[in-house]
Amino acid sequence: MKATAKANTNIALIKYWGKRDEKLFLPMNGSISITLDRFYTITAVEFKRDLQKDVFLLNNQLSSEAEGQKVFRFLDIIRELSGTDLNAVITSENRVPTAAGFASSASGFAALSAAAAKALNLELSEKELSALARRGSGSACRSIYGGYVEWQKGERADGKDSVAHQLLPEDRWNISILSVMVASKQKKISSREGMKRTVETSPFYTGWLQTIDTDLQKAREAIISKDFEKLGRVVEANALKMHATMLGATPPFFYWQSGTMEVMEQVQNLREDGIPVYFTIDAGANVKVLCLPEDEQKVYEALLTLPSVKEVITCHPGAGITYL
Ligand code: 2P0
Repeated sequence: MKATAKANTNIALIKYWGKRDEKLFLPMNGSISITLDRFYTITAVEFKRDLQKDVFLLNNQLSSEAEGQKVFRFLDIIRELSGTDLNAVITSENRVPTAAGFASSASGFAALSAAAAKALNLELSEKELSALARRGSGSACRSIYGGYVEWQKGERADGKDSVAHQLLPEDRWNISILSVMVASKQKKISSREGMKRTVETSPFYTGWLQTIDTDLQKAREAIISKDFEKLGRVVEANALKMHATMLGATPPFFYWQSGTMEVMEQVQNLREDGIPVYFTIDAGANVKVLCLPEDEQKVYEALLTLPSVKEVITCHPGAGITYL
């Protein structure tokens, strides 16, 4: 009873920010992402008789108690679905550099869901798999699919309609996503805690919710018509709006460092020089810069000239779940 799956991580174009149900990981708003080709998790799950408890090995090391508990609690959901009480050995190889500021939880829980469900012969549809992955980490539901993906927030209390679907396959529109690393310090507030505080205390959160459907619609249209500038404009504005909600929280907080601002300014400079290039920022200091493949080299070089930029990794749209 063993299976192995690979999932790529994803970067949100229109952000998931806030939960309406903490336990089921149901979001307040829909989101749109690109699954990337460079950062991934490969996970093998083997359910065994005579195993006293679950074991989780991450990058060849026995996991910490906290990491293990998240994974074992998630496996409980899958065990309940399949009616088994067997324990499992989970072996994960994580190729998501934490310094890159990508949530390894997206690829991590997507790969774990797929491998565990297959090991137990659950035969879930992609939608069911997406709903399952969501219960490990919200953004994981988007990593089931490749390319351009939308996570519908859903309306149901049980979350069955809060799943992702593909808007456009990865091989239908190639754009460049440059991951720009500027962070010199670990972030103090996790995205889970940050979104919760924002929902509960920020007066700007209402403004976020009021405009999200328009942002989603613009992004959807831009992706379907492959209109890069239209996509870039809404992506950049949506990221800034998400960060603005945090400034209104009590107590207020922000993820930016001085290098974050330097990159934002450089992107604006490049745009003034006539290159269509846009940025987005998640719950961290690093910046992701979007441009067309023909401008990739120029943009890469311009970013590397900045004193606070430590590394730039260029990604492109990648595949959804694969089984190994
Ligand atoms: C996103 N982020 O859409 C947003 C944008 C961060 C900023 O999804 O609590 O690790 O596990 O559901 O998915 C990061 O949060 O949070 C995230 P949980 P998750 O990508």
